[in-house]
Amino acid sequence: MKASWDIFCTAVDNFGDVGVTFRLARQLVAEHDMKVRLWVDDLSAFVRLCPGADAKAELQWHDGVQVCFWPGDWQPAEPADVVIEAFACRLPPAYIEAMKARNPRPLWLNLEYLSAEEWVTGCHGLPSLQSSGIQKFFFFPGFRPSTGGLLREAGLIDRRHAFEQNPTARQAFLADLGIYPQADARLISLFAYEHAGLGSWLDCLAHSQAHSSVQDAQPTHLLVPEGRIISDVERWLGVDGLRAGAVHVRGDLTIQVLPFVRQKDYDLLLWCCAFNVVRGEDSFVRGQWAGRPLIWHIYEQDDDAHWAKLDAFLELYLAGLSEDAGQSLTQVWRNWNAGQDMTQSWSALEKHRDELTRHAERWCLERALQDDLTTALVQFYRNWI
Ligand code: TRH
Repeated sequence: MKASWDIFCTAVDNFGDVGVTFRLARQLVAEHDMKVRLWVDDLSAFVRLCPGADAKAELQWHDGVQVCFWPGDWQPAEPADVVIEAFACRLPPAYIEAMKARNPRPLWLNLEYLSAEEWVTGCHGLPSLQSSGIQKFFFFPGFRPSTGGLLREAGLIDRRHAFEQNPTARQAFLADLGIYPQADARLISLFAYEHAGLGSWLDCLAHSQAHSSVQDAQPTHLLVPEGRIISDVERWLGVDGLRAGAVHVRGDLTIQVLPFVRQKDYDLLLWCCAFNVVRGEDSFVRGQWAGRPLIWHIYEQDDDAHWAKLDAFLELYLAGLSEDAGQSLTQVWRNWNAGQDMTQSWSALEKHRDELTRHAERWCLERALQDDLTTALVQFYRNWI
């Protein structure tokens, strides 16, 4: 019989929480033949990721996943074999009572946020006894071998390689979004939070000869999905009301605003680009599977805990890069995340384009050697029963 899974997600803000849980749910169904309910307390973010979804439906099916609205006023539901509370959201007390009463008891997992920090390896998979008398296990995604790994669908990297070798598919995908870049333009995608120093980076791209060697100078076609960074782009362009479809040219830089696309298409967008700016958690991982150099705009935490996460990731990521390239990448990431001027650090980084591109692919292939997060979760469940 198929094991059943309940995944609970509160949509804090942005798209990451629902983005990660929906991706996990789909993969459990498609690759492990599981029966999955995804409980979401606010469907508005979900609708952006999954066009065609209904923001008001109490129950709907997408890609074999039963997507349920998680109401404030909880209605009794029979717990599943495996219960995941994503990112420390709190299960409804009545549901915990039902878990207690269930025979056999469900496996209760807390799926944690992604971090490259070393302490994660010591905490991954640890149980903690709850006041309800049930054990809850902490499951940590991660980059290091003794963590839960990263979400990665089967065959993802092969699909990317096939796409890269198919210029017609690439052109058709771009044309569908109304993107017709100049033949020699470099595509960059920009999915980021607000950034006070963005204008200095756009200046660099608009005046490419001033910031690269003559042979490396190149026009850029910047693709910006609608979202939080748009107001900084508007300020730099000196325009208001930028919407999907808008195209503006300044010097060597063409800026095009894109609609928010479905998750599967976001991958293709990343694969079309030579460089990606990604943010949060899920787009950050997708950017790595794209095998392209990137800037990570990390989600800012009140206590500044994000800097330790950024440094921990860089420590792993820089291994194998020349010192110069590693330093310039670090500087770019630091400046970006501090909202600082990007002029010098970006110019320095431009010198290492080829090396960074080779490195990004190598990093992707190395990470792909580890079991993916969904497989690791299923394995954890099998070992537990
Ligand atoms: O939206 P985010 O900023 O989410 C964040 C992070 O997850 C962070 O860790 C969390 O604490 C905070 O929210 C509350 O960034 P993230 O994680 O990259 O999620 C974006 C999702 O949107 C991801 O699944 C990719 C998807 N996406 C699309 O489907 N289409 C698009 O066009 C774009 C730009 C993104």
